[in-house]
Formats: sequence, C-alpha cells, structure tokens
Amino acid sequence: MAVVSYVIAGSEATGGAGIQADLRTFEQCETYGVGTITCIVSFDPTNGWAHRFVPVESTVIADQIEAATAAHEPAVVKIGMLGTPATISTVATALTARPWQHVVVDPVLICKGQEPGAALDTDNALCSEILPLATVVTPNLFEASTLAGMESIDSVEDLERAARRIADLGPKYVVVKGGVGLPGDDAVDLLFDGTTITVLREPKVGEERVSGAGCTFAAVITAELAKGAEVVDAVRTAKQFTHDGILGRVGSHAPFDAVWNRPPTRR
Ligand code: PXL
Repeated sequence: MAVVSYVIAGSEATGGAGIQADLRTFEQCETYGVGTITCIVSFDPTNGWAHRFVPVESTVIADQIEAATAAHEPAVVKIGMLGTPATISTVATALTARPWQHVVVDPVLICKGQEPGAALDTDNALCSEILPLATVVTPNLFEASTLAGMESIDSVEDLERAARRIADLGPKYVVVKGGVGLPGDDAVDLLFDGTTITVLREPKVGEERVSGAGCTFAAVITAELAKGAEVVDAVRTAKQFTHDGILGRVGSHAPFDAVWNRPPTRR
C-alpha cells in the first residue's frame, strides 16, 4: 500500500501556497497526496492582488473528510488554513472522531493581504479547538508571537520562550520558524519537544518572504511522519527541503515568488 499524506487546507489560486503547495510537496516526498479543501483564496490581480476569500460550506468539508478518511485511513494529517470559526469547529469535530498518530498544524492566522487582527474570533477558535488536538505545530514569527502573547520575537531566546508558552496550549512538539524576520544571517527554526530544544539553521536566502514556504515546511513534516520518521528527523528534512525550494523559487506576475523543488530529471 502507498504511504498516504493527508491535508485539510485552503486553495490558493495562484498555486504558490495552500493545498497546491501541500500536494506538490507530498508527491515530491514520494507519498500519495490526498486533500480536503476548506476555503478558496483568489488574489485579485486587478486590485493590487488583494485577498478574496470564500469559505467552503461546513457540510461539504465534513463530506470530504468522510470520503478521504474512509478511503485511506490516514495516520497523519496536516491542517493548513481553516479561515472561519465554523470551519474550525467542523474540522475539530471530524478530527476527534477517529485516532491519529500525528496532527500537524500550520496555524495560518492570516494570509497575505489580510489585515492582522481582522479575524480575532478565528484566531481564538484555532487556539481553543485545534491546538489541543495538534501533536506538532509550526508557527512563523507572527503566529508565534500571537499564540504566545508576546509583543515581539527578536532572538533565539525569544523563540524558545514562545515555543514553551505554545506547548502549554496542547501540542507536544512546537517548531517556531524565525524565517527572514528574525535578525541575523541565518533562518533559524527552533524545535521544542517538551524537554529538549533543537535549533536548526540555514543561511537566509534574500530578505523577502517566499510564498508557500510555511505550507511546504509543514507538508514535508507530515509526509515524513507518514513514512515513519521521528519528529526531529522530519523537521530536519523539512528545513532542508524548504531551503532548497526557496533557492529554486519560481516567479510569476503575482508580487511574490513561490517555493519550488524541481522534480529530479528523469532518465
Ligand atoms: O501561506 C499561507 C497560506 C495558506 N493557505 C492558503 C493561503 C495562504 C496565503 O496566501 O492563501 C489557502
């Protein structure tokens, strides 16, 4: 049987982030990707690529989860963008209905073009209903400071402080991603497993954030866990793969490049 990687996330219509990036990554990790769509984000090219967002109806989300889990019985799931309190409740209910070996949550609080704080009820629902179900959570700097209730995160010591606070919300493993926003020459990620801190570094690639990096990172963790890896090894693989994908990024008419790990040349 194929190893199945499963994701519940939003569609990002330019293809750079969201479920498009997840399914590409699952394939590149040599697993069989299965996806459930929670919402559709279509940036508006005639209006400065502004954010357009349409949630999928709760019953349709529940139906998709029912079909995917009945067909494949996945052991590991990645949760990406959920977008509304109603969607969060639907997904939380579906997650609790069956056992999971790992629930990997990329806590997408806002996506590009949305105002920070515009969706406080969604942030609160994510904290109270999804984070307690997560075994692994992968916040970026903004998400980590929001979840940890910290004004700013400016150092590796701050990454650790944030990770410890977020672990108190439920997830056993917390990976805080410093990215290009943390001062210094390296993109630093910090993994806290409840006991041990592991710091991973790669040199920053430019100073601009690349679309799909967070999605790709959590998708690799998901695929590697589905293949049986330990969390620390899955995170190391994700760090390397995402770094390579940022180096290999693809441009478009959209105002941001997107991560791409080119497929190996076929003979
Ligand atoms: O990169 C975060 C993200 C995740 N999921 C969807 C998105 C975005 C950002 O645009 O649109 C669907």
